Amino acid sequence: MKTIGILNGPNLDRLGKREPEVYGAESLADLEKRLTKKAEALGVSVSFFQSNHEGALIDKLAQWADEGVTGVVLNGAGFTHTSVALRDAVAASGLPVIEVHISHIHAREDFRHVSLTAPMCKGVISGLGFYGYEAALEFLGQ
Ligand code: CA2
Repeated sequence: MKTIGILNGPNLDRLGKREPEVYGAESLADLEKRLTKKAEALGVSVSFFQSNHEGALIDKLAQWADEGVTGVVLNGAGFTHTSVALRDAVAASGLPVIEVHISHIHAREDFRHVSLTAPMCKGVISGLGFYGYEAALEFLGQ
């Protein structure tokens, strides 16, 4: 069975608690519930990881690559715009990674328009809310 990793970066553990106008009212647990359901429908397995620490995200990508996961859905959150190390980890994983953002980063502040990780990813989905994760999961699961 294919296994898809869902990797969420800093502060996404706060989903549903603040800024619902930007990120919606649902929590990270709600997102994971939704993706578990979607994975069942697709006949794939999902593995979830969220961290507020850059190194932990990098370690998880390498671990998943070594374990032979099929692909990764990555919301690097703030690290998207700053982290050469996360970009290098995506490249080093050799995995198909789909970058997802809940909000439409190109319609927000200028500093969010640049993604250091996106060029290492197979594709990017931004601005579609939680649905973006489902679409990425469906793509990787096919
Ligand atoms: O839109 C996205 O998914 C982002 O990756 C979210 C990041 C932001 O830095 C990116 O530019 C776009 C922020 C995640 C923080 O999430 C919060 C959730 C609830 C309350 C406050 C922040």
